[in-house]
Amino acid sequence: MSIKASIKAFILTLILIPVSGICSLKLYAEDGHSLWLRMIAPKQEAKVMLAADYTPTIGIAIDELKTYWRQGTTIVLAESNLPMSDESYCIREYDDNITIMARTDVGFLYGAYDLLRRQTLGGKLGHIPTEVQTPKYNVRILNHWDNLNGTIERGFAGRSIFWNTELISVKSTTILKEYGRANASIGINGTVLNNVNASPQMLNEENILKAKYIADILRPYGMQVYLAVNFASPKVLGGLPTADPLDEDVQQWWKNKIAEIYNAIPDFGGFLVKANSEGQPGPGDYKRTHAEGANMMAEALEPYGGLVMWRAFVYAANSTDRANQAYDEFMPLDGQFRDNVIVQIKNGPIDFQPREPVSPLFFGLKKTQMMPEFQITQEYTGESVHTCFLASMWKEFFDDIKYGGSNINYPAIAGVANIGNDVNWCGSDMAQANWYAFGRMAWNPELTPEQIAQEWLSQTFSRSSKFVKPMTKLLCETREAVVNYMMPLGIHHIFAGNHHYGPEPWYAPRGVRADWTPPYYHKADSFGMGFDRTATGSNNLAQYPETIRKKYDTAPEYILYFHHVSWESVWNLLCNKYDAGVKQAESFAETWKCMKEYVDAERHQSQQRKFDRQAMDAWWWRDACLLYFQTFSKMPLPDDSPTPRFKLEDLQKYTLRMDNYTAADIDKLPVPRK
Ligand code: GCV
Repeated sequence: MSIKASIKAFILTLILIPVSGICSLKLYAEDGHSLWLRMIAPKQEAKVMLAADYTPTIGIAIDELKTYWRQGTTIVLAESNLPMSDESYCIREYDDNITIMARTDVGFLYGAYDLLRRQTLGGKLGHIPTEVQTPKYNVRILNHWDNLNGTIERGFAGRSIFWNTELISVKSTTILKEYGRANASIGINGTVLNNVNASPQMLNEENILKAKYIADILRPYGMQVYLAVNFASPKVLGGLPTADPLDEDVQQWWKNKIAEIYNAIPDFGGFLVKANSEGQPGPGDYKRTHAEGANMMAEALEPYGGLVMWRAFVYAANSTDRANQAYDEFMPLDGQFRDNVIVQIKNGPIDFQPREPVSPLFFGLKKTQMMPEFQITQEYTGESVHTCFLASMWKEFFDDIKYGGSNINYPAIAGVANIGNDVNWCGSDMAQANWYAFGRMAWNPELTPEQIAQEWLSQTFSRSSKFVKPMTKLLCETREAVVNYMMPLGIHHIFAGNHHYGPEPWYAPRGVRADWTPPYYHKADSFGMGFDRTATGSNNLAQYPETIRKKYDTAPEYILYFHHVSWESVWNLLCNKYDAGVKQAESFAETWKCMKEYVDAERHQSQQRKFDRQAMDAWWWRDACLLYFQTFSKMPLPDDSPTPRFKLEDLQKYTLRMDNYTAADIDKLPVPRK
């Protein structure tokens, strides 16, 4: 089918859904709102006994167990005298009951969700591990890039669930409770309510009260609230002449503001700060270091036990290599940060690309607390259209950290959320898998992507092995497929200008910062392509310790990230990768087609449209990139490489966006070859 015909068919399907959906409905129509918590209540309430002091959190645990425990056994919640951390729990099975032991109420809540998960997964309850279960990271936190006007930066699932006009309403309260419950069920215990590109208005009286309202709802679910703050707040909001961190009035302003916040939210978690990055203000504006800026806030938060999460995502215009910058800026500060500062570092040195090496800071900083920042929202991996199961990417991160001789014992871990007010929360049913995976890996980073995929698929759709087996394989292949059809062999950041969905390796208008254009990264020329980050180039490789440096230097998946390679040696390989990616994306659409009998019609159809679109986009990516790079290589496609569907000049006239396959756009789309 041609691309136009497919799009017309797609729109027709949209119109026909209600009718065909009802006719073929064997399973209940679902809208995805229940996430992985589609538990079925038994006719009779389960028996739950409490041998600990009651709290609202324990109340939630009891309600969940009473409502959904179907095994007939009594559940006992008993205060533990075993050595364990505050959030730990341990489940023991006795003849006539199952006992969850914990030291605090949130431990019981996590134990209850563990038990209910096992029930849904259908594992034999006799196999419940008897060891104490303890989360690997103390702070397991979502970062919401939600603006106070309700929009979400890099959000693909509607508007903010926090910052909306009807915040204090029954509807909002329900959503917030559902949000707290979903997070508690996977062990997430913190949330930053607003964008790191923070408005100073976040800290005005009204917004602090809104944050209090949200914190009060989330508290029983074991979640602490944090805020992203604008470094210039004392100036913009407080009317001071400066925001210099060494100025006493500025320090006092922060102390007063922090006292006001803790007065409203006694268990407030702390601040997240993006400073001197992408135009945000910071201590550098006053010739002060990141450490001086972070420590000033940390000192004011310290009496309350609050944290400062200070981001290391910094890069300046006109750099020769953006990948070098965070390391160059933060390494001289190692050892200078206060104890309650954690430097929050994106997994890779560039920016959440489909594949990047690990940021060298994770190996370099020795006397500074660090935390990884993952991106759950798929800014660079197909937004809420393409399925890209990110557990595979995060596993690669943990593996490389260990391979490079470092350990993964961080005090905290953050994920940039993909949540909005869309009925299915994430804009796509499949994208929910990444929220789930983040929580599960933040609790236990040793879980494999396969385990997580199996768990998530069984709970979200069907436990049938005829569904779970092929779909686990599919999910675990998606990340590599996305890398293949978008940016194989270490290519990075060749997205269209102004957004990060479609390909525009040619995008380089005059006046745009070089490091915001793809040619800065791919460096295609008549000799070859790739960024030379060896000693003959930017020497970024030298920022890595020897073991991982050796791996990155020679790994095929990073060849064009670290080397400028001749066309003779890379061209056929490049074509093979793009071709493989297209085939993989097409196979996802085919596999999903066969899953009809295991998924309700509503979710099956909406996901089918997304997989079909992903396959079409994969062709678009592959043709755009290969035809463009061919203008440099002047080499033919290999014999077994399919004929491109599009012409380069047509693709160059059109920007591929997530939302532009609408009826109004169809006639403007490039015409594919037959
Ligand atoms: C919140 C990238 C994104 C920005 C984001 C920034 C960051 O540049 O495109 O939208 O800003 O990262 O992480 O601060």
